[in-house]
Amino acid sequence: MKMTFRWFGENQDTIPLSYIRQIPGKPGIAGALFDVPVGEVWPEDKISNLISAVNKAGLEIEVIESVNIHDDIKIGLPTRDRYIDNYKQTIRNLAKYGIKVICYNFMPVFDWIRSDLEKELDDGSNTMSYQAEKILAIDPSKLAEEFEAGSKGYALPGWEPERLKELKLLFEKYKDINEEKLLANLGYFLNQIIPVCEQYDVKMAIHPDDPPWNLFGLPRIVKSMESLQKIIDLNPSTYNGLTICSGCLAANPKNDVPAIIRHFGSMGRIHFAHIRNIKIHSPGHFDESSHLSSDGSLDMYEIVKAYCDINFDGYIRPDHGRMIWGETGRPGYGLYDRALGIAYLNGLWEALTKGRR
Ligand code: DNO
Repeated sequence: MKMTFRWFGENQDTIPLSYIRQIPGKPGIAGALFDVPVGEVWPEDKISNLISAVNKAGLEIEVIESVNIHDDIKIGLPTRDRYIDNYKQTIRNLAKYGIKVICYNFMPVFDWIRSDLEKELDDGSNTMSYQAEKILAIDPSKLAEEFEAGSKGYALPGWEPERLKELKLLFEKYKDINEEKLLANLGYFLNQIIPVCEQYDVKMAIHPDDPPWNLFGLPRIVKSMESLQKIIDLNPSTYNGLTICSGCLAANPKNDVPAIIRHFGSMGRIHFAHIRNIKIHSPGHFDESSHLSSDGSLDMYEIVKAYCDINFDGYIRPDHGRMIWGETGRPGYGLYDRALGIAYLNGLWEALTKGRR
C-alpha cells in the first residue's frame, strides 16, 4: 500500500508541506484544486503549480481527491455532455502530471454531512459527530449556512458556496431523480470517461455516500456491498473502481467493511482506501473517534488485515482526525490526530506483513 495524507493547498491548508514531510514513512499527498468551479476544466498551469509545490517539499502526489461532478451530470440534463467533455480534459491534464487515481463522489446536492463539526469528547478533544434527530430537524436549505458557520472560515471539501447558494433551485432540479435514475446517470458518465481513463492510465475511485443512507428526500447510491456491486457492474473496466471509506460505510452496522474490502479488493477494484474509526452510540448516532480500535466501534486490525490479505497496492490515507493538543483548523483535517492515525496504520501494516512470513 502507498500511504498518503490529504492536503488542501498552499493558501488553503493550515499544515505546511514541510510538516507532512516529517510524518514517519513520508506519505504521499492526496490533493486537489479548490479554486476551479465544479464542472470546469482543471487548467494545466494550476495543476503544474500544485505538483511542483508538493515535489519541492520532497513529496509525491499521485491521487486527486476530488474532481467533483457537476450536478447536471448527476441529474442527467442535456447539458451534461459539455461537463463530461470537460471532465475528460481534466483527466488528460492530470495524467500529464503523473496522477494515477481520481477520487470522486456521486452524492446529490450535499457531500458528507455531520450535525456537529466540533463536539467536545470526554478527553477534551473535539470531533465531528452525526446525530440523526439533529439532522432531521434542520431545514436542508439552511444546512449549507450551518456548515459555513461551523467551519470557522475554512472551506469544507464538497461544500462549494457558489453551488450551494442556489439550494432551492438545486432541490427542484433533483425532484424526479430516484436511485435508478441516479445510477443510470452514473453509468452514462462512466461509459463516457472510462475509455479516456484507460488510454491515459488514470483510475476512477468513487467514494461512498457519507452517511450511507438517503437524506432529505435525495437518493444515495453508494452505500452497501450491493450498491457498490451495481456500480462495478456499470462498466467492466478495472479503471471503474472504488474508494473504500471505512468510517462512512460502517456508520451502517449492516455493512461488513472487511468483507467489502476482500470482495472488491480481490477483483482489483479498490484504488483508494480511507481508514478511520467511529464510535456508534445508537443507530444514526456516531462520533468520529481516534483511529485506535478500542476508542471506536470498528476493528481496525481486521480492516487493515483485509487489505493485507488482498495484497493491496493502492493508495491509503488516514481519514478525519479529531482536534487534539489545542490544534485549530479545518474540521477533520488537523495534523496531529491524522499523523497519529498514520503511525498506527503503519504499525498494524508492519506487524501484519511481517507476521505473515
Ligand atoms: C470529507 C470527505 C469527502 C470526500 C468526498 C470524495 O471530508 O471524506 O469530502 O473527499 O466525498 O469525493
